[in-house]
Amino acid sequence: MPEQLTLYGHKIELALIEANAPHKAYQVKLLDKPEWFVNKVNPAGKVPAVTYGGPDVDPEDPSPLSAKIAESIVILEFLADLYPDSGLLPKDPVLRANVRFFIDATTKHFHDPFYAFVRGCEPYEYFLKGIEFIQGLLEEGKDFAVGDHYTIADACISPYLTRLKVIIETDLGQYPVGMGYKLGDELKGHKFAKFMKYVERMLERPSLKQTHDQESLIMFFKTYLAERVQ
Ligand SMILES: N[C@@H](CCC(=O)N[C@@H](CS)C(=O)NCC(=O)O)C(=O)O
Repeated sequence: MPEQLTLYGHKIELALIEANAPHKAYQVKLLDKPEWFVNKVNPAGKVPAVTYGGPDVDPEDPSPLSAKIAESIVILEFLADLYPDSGLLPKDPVLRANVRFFIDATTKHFHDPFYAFVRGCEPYEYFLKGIEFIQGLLEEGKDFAVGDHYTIADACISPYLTRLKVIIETDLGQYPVGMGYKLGDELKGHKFAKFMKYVERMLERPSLKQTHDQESLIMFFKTYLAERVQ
């Protein structure tokens, strides 16, 4: 029986919800990071992080008796280990490898090129190449990143899909004016239909809707990622 689990930050909370895992979620104010978070939860000061086990305490007073786990991908794997029957990781070794490959590809071909584009360092075509790579991993006629079930591969990429939606709908970012919309137009073409259908399905998941607040994300972009650099 899994023990108390507290998630700091909510980026990967959708994996907990998909696994029906009892948990507390605590939102850390990153601009005014509490000292106790750095001292008692994650010395790197980053979210997400979890405490697991030990007494069921106030999230603002974490117990020295709980395990502290950081790094989103490590936490996703930990959740899959805690809930082996949730389907978060398939049982089949080949599918497990495919999930891990998709997660690795999400970092290299989606996350990194996305921020390179949003920060004005690379043109949108560079990010599109990354999306093409991810699309190549999606199987025709399947609903999920890997196999027939929601896995940590879907949970890993989904928060970035919400960010993609923001830039193609609002053009917010440090790239030249209009390039967010242009990226959106390209993605609406036939070439990216498989990827965009996947995006649509992921954004419609109740777990995502429950944990995602589009308005706050837009506010975040306006505050930190919208000032054009050129
Ligand atoms: N590689 C880490 C990155 C974590 C990360 O950079 N988190 C950001 C928020 S998404 C953060 O905590 N930033 C606050 C800071 O660096 O002070 C992971 O995947 O968990």
